[in-house]
Amino acid sequence: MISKIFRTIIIGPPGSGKGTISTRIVKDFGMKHLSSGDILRKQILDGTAAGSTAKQFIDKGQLVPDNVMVQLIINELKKIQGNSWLLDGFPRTLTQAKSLYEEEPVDVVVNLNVPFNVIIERIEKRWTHIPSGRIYHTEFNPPKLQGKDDKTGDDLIQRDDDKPETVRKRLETFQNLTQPVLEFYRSKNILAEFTGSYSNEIWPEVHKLLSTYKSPLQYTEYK
Ligand code: G5P
Ligand code: MG
Repeated sequence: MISKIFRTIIIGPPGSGKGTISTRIVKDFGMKHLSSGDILRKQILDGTAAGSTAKQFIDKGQLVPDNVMVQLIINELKKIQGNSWLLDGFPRTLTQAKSLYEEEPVDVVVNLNVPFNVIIERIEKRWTHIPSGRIYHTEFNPPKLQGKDDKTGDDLIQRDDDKPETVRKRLETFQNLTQPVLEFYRSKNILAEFTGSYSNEIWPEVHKLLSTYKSPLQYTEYK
């Protein structure tokens, strides 16, 4: 059957610009954006049971257990069935990647390869609007009004897991657990790699790649 749905994944270490590049992809190519971190933070904000379990792991820079994560994301994907999607921050382990592959085909995986030293500096200056997932940076992408979300005027916050020692732990976790995910997609020939220190340099390359797919963006044949 011909599916008019395009399924994209964006992978990269913490602070590599997944959220930043995702916002631009959504704007230009119109897919549904699902960020695993945003979904978890929303659960925490809403005080759900899943949120309180997740918080214990997130605050330590550890991954939330695979079974919790897979269930959460598969449920979210069901809600947007029939739409093209962009998954940001999931999968992060080989188990998650294999579970997703059993449920849904994937068209392309965008890997952001950004040096770790650049990342530490970026995260220190990040401010977030948790309910929407909108992200700012005091220099790279400042809000119109200092400390306030552009759309709602709500206060921006610094994420609890953005403390330097937690960021280092998150980078280590990425190195150990997410590298095999890249290997998995490389072996399927759907991994596209982008190396650089600046999102403004990486973005045109990502745009070029996604533009090579026939318009409308979605066009995968699968059984
Ligand atoms: P998250 O929320 O997925 P991470 O750690 O993967 O968190 P993060 O921190 O959200 O990734 P990002 O989205 O890759 O980073 O980066 P970003 O927010 O766009 O950019 C970072 C900052 O740099 C921003 O302020 C941005 O404005 C700025 N910036 C961007 N580009 C540039 C540039 O070129 N120059 C400059 N100067 N600045 C720039 O996951 C959080 C936690 O949730 C759990 C885990 O515990 C995880 O640690 N979790 C999962 N657990 C298990 N399985 C999963 N699948 C999970 N997903 C999440
Ligand atoms: Mg993010």
